[in-house]
Amino acid sequence: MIRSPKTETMSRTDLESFQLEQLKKTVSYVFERVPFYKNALKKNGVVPEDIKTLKDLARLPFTSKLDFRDNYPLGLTCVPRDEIVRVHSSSGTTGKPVIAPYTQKDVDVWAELIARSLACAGMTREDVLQNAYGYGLFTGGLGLHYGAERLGATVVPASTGNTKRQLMLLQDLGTTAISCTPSYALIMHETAIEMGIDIKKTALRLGILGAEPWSENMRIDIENKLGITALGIYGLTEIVGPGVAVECPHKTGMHIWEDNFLVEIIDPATGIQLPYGQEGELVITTINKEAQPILRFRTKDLTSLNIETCGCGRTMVRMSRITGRSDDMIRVRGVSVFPSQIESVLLTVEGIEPQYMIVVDRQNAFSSDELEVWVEVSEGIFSDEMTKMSALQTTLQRELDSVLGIKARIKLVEPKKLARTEGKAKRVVDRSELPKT
Ligand code: DLL
Repeated sequence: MIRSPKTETMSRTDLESFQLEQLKKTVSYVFERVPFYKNALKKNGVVPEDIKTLKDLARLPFTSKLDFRDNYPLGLTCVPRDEIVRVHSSSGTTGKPVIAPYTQKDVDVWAELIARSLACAGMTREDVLQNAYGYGLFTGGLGLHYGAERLGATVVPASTGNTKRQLMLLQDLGTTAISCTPSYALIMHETAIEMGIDIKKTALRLGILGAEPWSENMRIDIENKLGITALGIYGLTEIVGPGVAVECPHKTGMHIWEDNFLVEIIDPATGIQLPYGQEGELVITTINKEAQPILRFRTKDLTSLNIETCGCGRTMVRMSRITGRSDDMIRVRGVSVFPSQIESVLLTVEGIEPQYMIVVDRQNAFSSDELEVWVEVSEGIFSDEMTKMSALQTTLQRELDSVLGIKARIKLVEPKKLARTEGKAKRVVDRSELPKT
């Protein structure tokens, strides 16, 4: 269902004139209120009055994660402390976390965007959403929660973890939709089998999955195992959290809510804008935020944009599945690969579970002569004779070589041997972090 038909199916001309007005307002607003932006704009030789068309977006300075760190915790904020009603934060595994403050209007707009996203994915007030994104500082839990309530659906605020209880609630409450990371959807499936539950026989029909990269083959695997339609939802802490973009059941990319976010694709090396259809780094400018609007945020996420109207009738641009983050790229003898490409190949081979780990030597700046991939084999195969195991190893090596052009050392491990994470999966590990065996 289209929740806001006037907005979601707006003509491009109307949308672009709306965006221009919002962009002008945003640039003046941050110029007046945030010294960081005033300096950055001045450095680029731009004053707010220079914004005359949407093309002028390219004249604005980029903002990066580093700028958030340098201005930690609230140096990029535009409003006094008493107007902030909530803060969220990124996990900050690599230094100070990003702080995301919201005014009352920001949390209202966010809830509406999530409600719109859930409706776009096919949810209605008849649905029971089990929200298994983490509640707390992470934007996934509360973000999905308030959006689903706004839609009028029933929310089960399960958060991550305690998978057995989740499965009990899922059955007893007649959960129809689940929101979680794709990897957690698989953990639920695995645990259900252990408990003798067939998820396919429950009322579950829809997964709203995101917060980590996943391949198309992973989607197929999840859909088959859980008997659901699995759709992607995208967002990031710096911008708002989830609700920047979402897939509709046509599965032709994630619709970006362009009345709130201006998007560009740039060449990550040069910063130059690329045309629709070409893959590069996604850059987002918020045009409807009060507490912390952001100009040209470099997401590091690699994707491409598709401007064609979708079969669902929505006119806003769509982003393709994220192939990886520019900082996740691994180079093997000069060939660049992303974990999701490796995942995609692994999942085409029979006898393999969608659980893997890529081992790199970080000292060597992610560049190595040989790649090592640890992958779980299915129950049954592991107990078989060695010949089958080595045949499987050879097949995996051959597939990775023929599809991606990389030579990989494959280590087959017992089912359920690799560590599971209930939030975002960790696919790439440094050799020094490996468990001692
Ligand atoms: O992961 C927000 C979120 C919560 C999105 C719940 C979707 C669902 P961060 O922790 O700041 O925020 O991480 C943002 O996660 O730059 C992407 O690299 C990745 N990511 C998010 N959604 C997707 C997706 C949340 N659908 C980072 N596909 C982003 C692939 C995704 N990667």
